[in-house]
Amino acid sequence: MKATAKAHTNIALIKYWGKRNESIILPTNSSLSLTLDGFYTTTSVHFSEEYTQDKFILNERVVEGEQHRRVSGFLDLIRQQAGKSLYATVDSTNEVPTAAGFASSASGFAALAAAGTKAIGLDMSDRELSALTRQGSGSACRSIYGGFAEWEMGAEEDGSDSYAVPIAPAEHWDLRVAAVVLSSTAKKVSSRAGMKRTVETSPFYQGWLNSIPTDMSQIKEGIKERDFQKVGEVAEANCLKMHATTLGANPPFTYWHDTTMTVMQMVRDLREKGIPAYFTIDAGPNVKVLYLPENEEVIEKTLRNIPGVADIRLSRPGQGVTYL
Ligand code: 2P0
Repeated sequence: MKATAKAHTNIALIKYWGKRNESIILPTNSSLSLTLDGFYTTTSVHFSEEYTQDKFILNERVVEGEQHRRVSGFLDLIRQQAGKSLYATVDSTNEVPTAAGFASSASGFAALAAAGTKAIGLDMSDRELSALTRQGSGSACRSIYGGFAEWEMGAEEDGSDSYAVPIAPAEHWDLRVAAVVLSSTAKKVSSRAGMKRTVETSPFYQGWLNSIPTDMSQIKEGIKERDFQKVGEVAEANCLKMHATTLGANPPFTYWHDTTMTVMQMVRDLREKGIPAYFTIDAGPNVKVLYLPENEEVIEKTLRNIPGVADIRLSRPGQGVTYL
């Protein structure tokens, strides 16, 4: 009863920002992402009658506390679906530097769901696996697939129609992402708390929701046509709208640092010089820059030279979940 799976993280081009159900994680809007090859988690799950509790090992260290509770709670969902009550040892290796501003929860829960269901003997479709993964961490449900994936918000109360679906595989389009790692990255509001506060208090939140259907159909067209300008413009505007909602929250907050804005301006400057590039930002200060392979050198060099930038990590489109 042992299995190992690998999953990559993803970057949202249309952001998931808000829940309508916090316990089974149902979103208030659909979202769309690109899975990235550069950052991934490999997880082994072993269920055994000999275990007397769940054990969670991350990067060779035993983890206790809140992180252990989240993993164990997710194993409960797997046990429930399988009708079995065995404890497990979960052994994870994260190739997602926390400092790069990628939530390791996306690749982490996708790998855990894939390995856990396989180990316990459940045979799941991609949609079923995505819906299960969603309950560990929302953004993780998109990491089941490689390339571009859409998390359809669904309408059912039980979450049975809230899962990700593939939009285009990694091979469809070599769209690249540079993760700009800032020297100072202290994050005061977690994404979970930030989206909750925004949904409950920001007068801009309804405007955000109203803008999603158009953004979603535009970006899907752009992906289909491999239209970089279209995809970049929609993704950048969608990111700015998400961040605008936080300024309207009570109390107000922002994830941006001064260097965040410097990088954003540098990307606009690149465009003015005729080098196509667009940015997107998640619930943190780091910026991700979208670009095409032919501009990799100039993009990397320009970003590296910005004061306050600690590192640049380049990624290509990545594959979905694989079993090792
Ligand atoms: C996203 N983010 O679509 C958005 C954009 C942050 C900004 O998904 O509470 O860790 O576990 O469902 O998925 C971060 O939130 O939140 C996130 P939970 P998650 O990628």
